[in-house]
Amino acid sequence: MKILVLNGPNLNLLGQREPAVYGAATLADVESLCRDAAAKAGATAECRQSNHEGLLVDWIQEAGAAWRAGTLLGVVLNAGAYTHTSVALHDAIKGSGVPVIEVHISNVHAREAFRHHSYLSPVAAGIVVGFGIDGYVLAIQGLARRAAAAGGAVRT
Ligand code: CA2
Repeated sequence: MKILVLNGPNLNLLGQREPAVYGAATLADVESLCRDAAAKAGATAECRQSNHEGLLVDWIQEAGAAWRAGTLLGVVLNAGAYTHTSVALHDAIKGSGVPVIEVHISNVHAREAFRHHSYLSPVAAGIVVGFGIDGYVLAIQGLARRAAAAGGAVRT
């Protein structure tokens, strides 16, 4: 079974700037970590990144179809700044039905007020915030455990 790991705007710059906030790991490091975590959980991770909101919407819709077909466990999503602005991503997650675990590397609640609100949290199956890049691993483990507890893919 597959897990889709989606990273949003500017996360392609991980490791290149703001190491005090986001750490020194690059996006390639994060994706490698995700592939290892998925393999340990008996799944495979497919990792994608885009700076474009519409493409992220397309991928969530695609994930919904794969989830309904029983080939996808769910999505791990760090939507970056779109978290705080995107009704389109909210609607895509809600409409697709696919379980989405929202991940943030930093503790957004300890930062600027504009990062405290998420349009995605109300439609997320779970949220992992402030654990650095380990948050991606926790999200993958959570998705795998959720599916195992239900005896396969979870379609709630
Ligand atoms: O903490 C997170 O994971 C965030 O989703 C990261 C987003 C931010 O807008 C969210 O509020 C919280 C920003 C990602 C930008 O990443 C950069 C990495 C290096 C250099 C510049 C930006």
